[in-house]
Amino acid sequence: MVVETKKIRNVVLLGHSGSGKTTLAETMLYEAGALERRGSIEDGNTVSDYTDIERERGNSIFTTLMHANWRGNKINILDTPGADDFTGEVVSSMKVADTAIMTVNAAHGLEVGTELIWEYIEAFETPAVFVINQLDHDKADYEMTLQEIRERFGPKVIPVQYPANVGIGFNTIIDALRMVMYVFNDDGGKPEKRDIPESEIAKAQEMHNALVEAAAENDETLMELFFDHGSLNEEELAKGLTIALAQQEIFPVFCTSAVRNMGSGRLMGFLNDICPSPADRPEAKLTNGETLKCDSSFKNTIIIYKTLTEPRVGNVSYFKVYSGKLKNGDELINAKNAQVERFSHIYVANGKKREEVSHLNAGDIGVAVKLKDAHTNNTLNEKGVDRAIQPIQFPSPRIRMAVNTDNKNDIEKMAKALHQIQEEDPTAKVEHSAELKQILLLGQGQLHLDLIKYRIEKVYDIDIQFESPRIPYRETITRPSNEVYRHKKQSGGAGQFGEVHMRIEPYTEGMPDPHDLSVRNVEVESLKTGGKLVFLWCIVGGSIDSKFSNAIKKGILLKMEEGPLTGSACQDIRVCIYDGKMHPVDSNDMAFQIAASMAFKNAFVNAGPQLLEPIYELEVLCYAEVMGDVMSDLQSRRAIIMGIDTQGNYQKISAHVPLAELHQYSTSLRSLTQGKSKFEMTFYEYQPVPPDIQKDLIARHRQVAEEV
Ligand SMILES: Nc1nc2c(ncn2[C@@H]2O[C@H](COP(=O)(O)OP(=O)(O)O)[C@@H](O)[C@H]2O)c(=O)[nH]1
Ligand SMILES: [Mg+2]
Repeated sequence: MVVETKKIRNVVLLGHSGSGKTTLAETMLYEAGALERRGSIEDGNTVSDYTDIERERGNSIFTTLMHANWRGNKINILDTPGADDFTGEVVSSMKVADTAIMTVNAAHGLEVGTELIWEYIEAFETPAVFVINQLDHDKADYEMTLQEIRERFGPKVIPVQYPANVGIGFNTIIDALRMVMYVFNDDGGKPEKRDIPESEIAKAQEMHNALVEAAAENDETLMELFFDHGSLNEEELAKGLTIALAQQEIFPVFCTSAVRNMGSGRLMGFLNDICPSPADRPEAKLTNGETLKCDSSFKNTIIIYKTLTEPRVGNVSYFKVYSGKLKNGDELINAKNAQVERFSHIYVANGKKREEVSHLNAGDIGVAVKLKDAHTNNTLNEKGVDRAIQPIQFPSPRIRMAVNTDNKNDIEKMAKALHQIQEEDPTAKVEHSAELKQILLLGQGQLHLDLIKYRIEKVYDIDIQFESPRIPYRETITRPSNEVYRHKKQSGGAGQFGEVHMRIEPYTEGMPDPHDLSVRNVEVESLKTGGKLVFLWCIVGGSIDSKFSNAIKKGILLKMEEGPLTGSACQDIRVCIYDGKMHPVDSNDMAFQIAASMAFKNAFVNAGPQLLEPIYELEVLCYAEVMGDVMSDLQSRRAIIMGIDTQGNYQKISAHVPLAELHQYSTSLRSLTQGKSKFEMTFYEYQPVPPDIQKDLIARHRQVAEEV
């Protein structure tokens, strides 16, 4: 269906995994007549969880786009996955949604998944309503759940309804906005409207007054009306609530049983009557600082918020029309790469089912297939328009694993598959590390990586394994050392001869030239693994011809790539070549390269060699109640705590931690804190490895080297 902008509602379902988002979406579609029969999670036949993997797991992994017609309005429903590993799906949906529904499971109370999403509600300034779901559950506790929501999110959380009975027999909702009681029969659906019984009137009236006050508070005219009449009529109330909702001055609470289809119709009525259309939201921000009005009469601008590849179809692009009217056959230009894309077919979607439409108005969400070179976050414009919508900020990776396959022939195929996944999923990254000789997969958490593995195995038919990523250690020295090395080979054919006298020293920026040598030439090599080699040519009297200096430097650089301790890259060393010997016939580049390499190696082990390890700056955000556990865990990881702060609902711990101690940190932190935490890590600097650990690492390297 196609409707004008004012009649569009873009709604995103958010909340802890298992609270009932997918079931609620199914029920909403059914109530709106978009479905003939409701599917269930248990039967694996919901509209939203339609992929094999979601059915198999009984859990949402991807955001699904659906839509329903409600009294001539079009409600686009985005059903997101709840698990923290799929925050990327949540962020992209929030970008295009105009109202958020936060589902809370009445049997569990407020859960951390719902809490964590709150910061996105704040960041996107999305109007939000709460739905207390599963009121039919035998463990449902409405009062406790409401209290927990209000404790966490404050007094702007105001109930619109409350259940008259909860648990197995749940069938009655008292609506304080309309001042009516809804009684459902066993199948749910359309309830019978009754007067609120005498015993509940006082409670309902009190709630009603709270809603009226909240509605009047943010608008002067309404405020005056309220003072004059002591109340607001239905129309004024609706207007006030719309304003309050838009300014996040009210977060209304609804009651449902998604499974029994109770309460979803009223919720949709509210979305319809009170919640904003895309045109009622603040104008979209563009990258150049300007804003863009959501208006169908403007020129076309759309943003792609999600892409995926479907078997047999190829590229599928989900987009929102930010302004203009996108018509079948339109050509738009990608602001990122200037690619012209033709929209030969435009679809609206209900899960995997797509239906072709002639056009979509500003504010609507749709699907296009087979675009040539369009990716998530790309803005596409009508010819002559040069706009770029502010991109979606995806979370950066929190976990990394090396990936490998037993079958050597599959390596290239695997790399291709990983590349494809990176294209579709902006929260996954693939790095080919020449240094570590590993392919690294970075993602949001173990579950995220496991699902990528599953997809590679199922879709691309390649068996892959995860391995621990190697740690990029570095090697350096702590004191000077001298070495004389002669390389000599004089058996058969042409001989080889080269002798090098070398001094090596720890290099620091700005250190003075050696006072006892006369420096003829200085070369500074910046190493691609970080740090420097400073190469001083101090030969007097021609004991080595300067034509061999390059070969000597090369011998040193080669050794520095795979250092003498553990085969890690060396850094920050000054080498002085101060004497040597040549042979008139047998000296050549190769001989001097080998001599230099050996001299360097021997000098290195006598120069107080030191392993360095990467230290990361770690920022953990956690709830106060789990802070003690997080701290003691960090201490066991050789962390140095740099500070503790309060940030919103969180305690923020900043620490410096060796990367070697952060393996699987995401998984263990999650289980340690029951998910009430999150973290970010960025590279800080290299620091010396403690002596006992250095000893172990060297011993382990020897052992591996001998085995090979
Ligand atoms: N008793 C009861 N169970 C529900 C209700 N809504 C959902 N469920 C069940 O809760 C589980 C999780 O539901 P689902 O819709 O997948 O939650 P989501 O992870 O938030 O999408 C499933 O087993 C549903 O059948 C409800 O209102 N009452
Ligand atoms: Mg779900």
